[in-house]
Amino acid sequence: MFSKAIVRIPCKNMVGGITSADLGKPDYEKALIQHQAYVDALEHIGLDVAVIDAEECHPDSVFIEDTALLAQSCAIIAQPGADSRKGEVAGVKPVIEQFFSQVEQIQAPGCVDAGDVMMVGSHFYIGLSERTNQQGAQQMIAILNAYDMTGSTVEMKEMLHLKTGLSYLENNNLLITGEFLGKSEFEKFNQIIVDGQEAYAANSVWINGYVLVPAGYPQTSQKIADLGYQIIELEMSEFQKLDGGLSCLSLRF
Ligand code: CIR
Repeated sequence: MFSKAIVRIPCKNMVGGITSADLGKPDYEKALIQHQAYVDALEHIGLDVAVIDAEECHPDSVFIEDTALLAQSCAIIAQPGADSRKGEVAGVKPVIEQFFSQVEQIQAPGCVDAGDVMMVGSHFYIGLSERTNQQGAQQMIAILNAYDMTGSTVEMKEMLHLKTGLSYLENNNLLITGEFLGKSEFEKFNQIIVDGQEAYAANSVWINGYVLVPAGYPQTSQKIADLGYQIIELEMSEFQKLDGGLSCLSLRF
């Protein structure tokens, strides 16, 4: 169960964020409204939400999930793989230190975007994406081991981050799509397969029995609801334009 979250307000310069999507530039005012609705949803679920100010020098800084992994016994500050994002951790670390006494850090040339890390109990799957390298992943596994947790790497070739195509919904339920289908390491899960045309909804977020699902993906939303979860649908259009999904907008702990 989670009791807290940290989010970061979108900055005006988000219009210059990294993207591979062909969906146009984000509308900043609309992004602010969508972001506030996201915060409202977290608070509705009962989380205390710490809000960090916008940071104009980092266009992608709203995607705070990539900057750290928050486990029960420690926080691990990431080492973002994209040059324009490396400086984001400096503004996030002091806030994390207010909540965690044990704060570790991935060191360069190791790289980890924490969007590549999926928690399943005390085990963490780490995607080897274009943002996360073997050295960063091995550093993270060593830190996890030191705190009685485990980690393993997942080869990937297509998606931006591991959690672009996978979301663990607890109770052995795993949303899965695209290149992760058929991978042996995920065979043991009850797989909820997300069809290709709804692939964006494979990044949904379990929080204390609720699941945040992006609005506009009715098949996936229904499949999740059928498992007994309470669904909260959220408009994400402006973040989708920057390849960002629901999980990227918060750190939950
Ligand atoms: C980026 O390319 O880094 C941002 N435009 C999107 C980051 C999305 N984060 C995530 O999937 N965890």
